[in-house]
Amino acid sequence: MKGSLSLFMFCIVVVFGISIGGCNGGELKKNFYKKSCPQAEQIVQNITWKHVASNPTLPAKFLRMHFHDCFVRGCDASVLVDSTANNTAEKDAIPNKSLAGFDVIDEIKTQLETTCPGIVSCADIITLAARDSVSFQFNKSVWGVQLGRRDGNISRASEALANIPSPFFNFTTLRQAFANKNLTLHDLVVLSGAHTIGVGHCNFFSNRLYNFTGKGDADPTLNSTYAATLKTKCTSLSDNTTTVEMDPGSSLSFDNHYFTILKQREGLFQSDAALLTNNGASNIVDEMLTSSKFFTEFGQSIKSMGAIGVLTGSSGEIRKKCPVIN
Ligand code: HEM
Ligand SMILES: *[C@@H]1O[C@H](CO)[C@@H](O)[C@H](O)[C@H]1NC(C)=O
Ligand SMILES: *[C@@H]1O[C@H](CO)[C@@H](O)[C@H](O)[C@H]1NC(C)=O
Ligand SMILES: *[C@@H]1O[C@H](CO)[C@@H](O)[C@H](O)[C@H]1NC(C)=O
Ligand SMILES: *[C@@H]1O[C@H](CO)[C@@H](O)[C@H](O)[C@H]1NC(C)=O
Ligand SMILES: *[C@@H]1O[C@H](CO)[C@@H](O)[C@H](O)[C@H]1NC(C)=O
Ligand SMILES: *[C@@H]1O[C@H](CO)[C@@H](O)[C@H](O)[C@H]1NC(C)=O
Ligand SMILES: *[C@@H]1O[C@H](CO)[C@@H](O)[C@H](O)[C@H]1NC(C)=O
Ligand SMILES: *[C@@H]1O[C@H](CO)[C@@H](O)[C@H](O)[C@H]1NC(C)=O
Ligand SMILES: *[C@@H]1O[C@H](CO)[C@@H](O)[C@H](O)[C@H]1NC(C)=O
Ligand SMILES: CC(=O)N[C@H]1CO[C@H](CO)[C@@H](O)[C@@H]1O
Repeated sequence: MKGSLSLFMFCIVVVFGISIGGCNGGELKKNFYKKSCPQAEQIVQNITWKHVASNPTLPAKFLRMHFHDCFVRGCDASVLVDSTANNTAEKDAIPNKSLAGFDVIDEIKTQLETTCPGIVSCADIITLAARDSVSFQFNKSVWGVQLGRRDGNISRASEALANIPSPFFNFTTLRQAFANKNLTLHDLVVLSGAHTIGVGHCNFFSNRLYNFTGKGDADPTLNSTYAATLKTKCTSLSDNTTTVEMDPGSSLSFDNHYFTILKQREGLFQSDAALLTNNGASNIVDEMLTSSKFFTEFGQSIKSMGAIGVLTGSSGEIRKKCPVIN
């Protein structure tokens, strides 16, 4: 009530003062919870770090969860919603295969609801958990996050299928999928660097090993030495249970090594390899071989990703439980 009133007053001031932009009630900013829940960011970091300490695969889970959330209906925690009798949610769409970390999000939310009920959105929790889990290895935050997202009330499996780029995409379709979210070619290349951590299931790339053009052939753009190694792990086209590291030997370390192996034609998916098929993209890949540049640019691009279609001000809601619409 008090919040809505001050929002209303703010709008009056904006409308009758300098008319800057529309008045849908605010935008993302740093330290958004400084007054309303000063411990919020520390609570998220503590719980996230506690779990990453015993499960080093979690950073990959949260980074991918953030990506999937933001690409479908904006970063609104729609990815966390459980399906119901009359709605198949994003979680149960095929591109969500192997998303994980939901239990940790729930633990964070429970703690935040105890400390400051109804204040911190599930969408901001995902954003922070992605940053904090990746940051654990550095013992400090590796990129800044803006907060103030609110939670959406719709989650549809069909929208995940339509918005999450496929590992079989070529450069044109990848670029389009990012452009649809107002992300640039630069963002596409830089954010693909997230594949420096984590794993992929064989069935997302085994066509490149066994039947690339339907003639029982391999993808000529895949490093043949590496293809031979992959064949020992993914032994058939139908294997959909085995996973392999996307950045072998360095898949728990967030660094720019993805770009090094990409240049050796060891990108795992066609969508990774596609980044070498365009001159502009390929030049950005070369820039990312400089570690400091990668960290700076990744921080910028993930900030843009984290701003896709966000609900702010009085739009949306602060969910009480992340898997359930209020
Ligand atoms: C450019 C388009 C992208 C495509 C086509 C793509 C596709 C995929 C696929 C197919 C997997 C393997 C999932 C599995 O087998 O379980 C994967 C894993 C992953 N993706 Fe992407 N992705 C893209 C961009 C991104 C972005 C922008 C991020 C984050 C900023 C990201 C983060 C991750 C992470 C961290 C994993 C590893 C997950 C794990 O270890 O469980 N991806 N991606
Ligand atoms: C976070 O963890 C640190 C170190 O364990 C502890 O001192 C601090 O009180 C915790 N803060 C919150 C808000 O949980
Ligand atoms: C969906 O089902 C729930 C009960 O599971 C019900 O409360 C809700 O009104 C239904 N929504 C629609 C749009 O049918
Ligand atoms: C992590 O950083 C904190 C403070 O920023 C410091 O007190 C602590 O010793 C560091 N831990 C390690 C293992 O470096
Ligand atoms: C990329 O994929 C789309 C959709 O499958 C296809 O229409 C297009 O021709 C492909 N582009 C190139 C350059 O292969
Ligand atoms: C992209 O930008 C346009 C123009 O500013 C805006 O209308 C649209 O909502 C944005 N799309 C997303 C997904 O943020
Ligand atoms: C390879 O692809 C072709 C064309 O799609 C298909 O006819 C053939 O059965 C495939 N081979 C295997 C081993 O799946
Ligand atoms: C994996 O493949 C088997 C057999 O083709 C199929 O029954 C199963 O549903 C698939 N699992 C996933 C997660 O796609
Ligand atoms: C294939 O990978 C090996 C080592 O992993 C590397 O020495 C070689 O240059 C790569 N080939 C190509 C064409 O990039
Ligand atoms: C979802 O929220 C919008 C406004 O943000 C509201 O108009 C709509 O009724 C809500 N739908 C449900 C099912 O709660
Ligand atoms: C974590 C999660 O909810 N994964 C779901 C993804 O979608 C498949 C169906 O395609 C479900 O079986 C998984 O439970």
